[in-house]
Amino acid sequence: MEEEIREDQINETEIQTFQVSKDPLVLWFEKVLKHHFCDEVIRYAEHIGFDNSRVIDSNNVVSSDVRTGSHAFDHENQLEFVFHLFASITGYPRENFEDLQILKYEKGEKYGNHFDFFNVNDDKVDNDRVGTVMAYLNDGFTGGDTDFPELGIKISPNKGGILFFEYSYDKETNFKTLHSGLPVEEGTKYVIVTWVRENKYEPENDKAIKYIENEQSD
Ligand SMILES: O=C(O)CCC(=O)C(=O)O
Repeated sequence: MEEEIREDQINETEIQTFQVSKDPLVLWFEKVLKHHFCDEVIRYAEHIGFDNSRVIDSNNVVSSDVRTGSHAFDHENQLEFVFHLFASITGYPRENFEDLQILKYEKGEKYGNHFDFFNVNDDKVDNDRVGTVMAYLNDGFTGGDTDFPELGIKISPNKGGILFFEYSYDKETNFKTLHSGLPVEEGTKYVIVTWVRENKYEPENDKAIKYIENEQSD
């Protein structure tokens, strides 16, 4: 896996783009990643290994029934290409993206309703998240739609598709981006996800992310 976008990784001529919602902006890109590349990412993530996913609650990372899947970080930096692709389709610079995570949900696992930004209360965090990008890496499971209950929208994952949504415009956060990964009914769902910050993402100065990393190294 290399940095540049290569023809054997994306279907340049078959991509279809749908604006699923205007405000908040939700874009759905079908048939972007080639299937063999998706398989390669899953194999790579299984090789790294998955940890149980948790949530941030009042500045602590805690296990929760809200989020019951597992995740793997691209610690070996093998997926730089994905950042370039996500930057080109979202229009945000590469430097604004957080580290990539591969999420895995087995039967019954889910990520319940939540917001991806941190400024849910008046407790302002600098350089908050402004958008989410995720690519679905496989088919062959049932359930697991990405659901936006306030918008009446459900995205049915299909292999190689990419979902992008934005929730911050001129520092106003759009609470209609409440969303969930519905429970997987049969099979296993894999997703690659990252979040876009308002400005350059600097993990060493980032309070919320530091908590996650400390937990990982325990
Ligand atoms: O897996 C999904 O469909 C949703 C994931 C999600 O909500 C997130 O990572 O913020």
